[in-house]
Amino acid sequence: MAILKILQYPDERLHKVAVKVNAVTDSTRKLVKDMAETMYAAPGVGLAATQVDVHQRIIVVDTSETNNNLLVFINPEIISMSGESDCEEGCLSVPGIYDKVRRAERITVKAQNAKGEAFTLEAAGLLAVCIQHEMDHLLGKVFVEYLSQLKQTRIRAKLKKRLRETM
Ligand code: K1U
Ligand code: ZN
Repeated sequence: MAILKILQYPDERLHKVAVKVNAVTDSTRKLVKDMAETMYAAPGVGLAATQVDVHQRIIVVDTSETNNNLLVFINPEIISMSGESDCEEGCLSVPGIYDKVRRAERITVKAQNAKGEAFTLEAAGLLAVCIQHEMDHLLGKVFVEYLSQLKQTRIRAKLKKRLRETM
């Protein structure tokens, strides 16, 4: 297994749109394992393939307290959503920035697992928020894009400054 490099906002590659996975192969499973290891090491509760510069529709999520409930979604699609929730979000690609985003409170998502089998999952609360956040990554959208232009400008400047200081 390997820990992958996570792209940092405002990297342009975070805006690429991921493509459908046509066949779940051993190399898909290797990527999923590496993504899970990267997410747990960060630490985070989710990770999209986009964030590790792989532009395929794959996300991993684990919102359990004990880090023992890894969920793998290949080609995820939200088939129903209801309610609204304003939840504080963070992002491993936007370190140190947290803000509230309005999302659906409950969703039903269909996807394939790491064996390529289709499944459907109903999610609420943090799990639902996290799946929506990761699915946005697959569309090239980062959560800060829900914030005001003023906040986005400040966040971009702050992260660029931090990047310069670490070079
Ligand atoms: O997409 C990502 O970068 C992962 C992101 C997922 C997420 C968190 C909160 C709301 C929506 C989506 C993170 O995991 S940020 C880190 C984080 O929230 C966390 C880290 C350690 C323990 C618990 C949470
Ligand atoms: Zn994120």
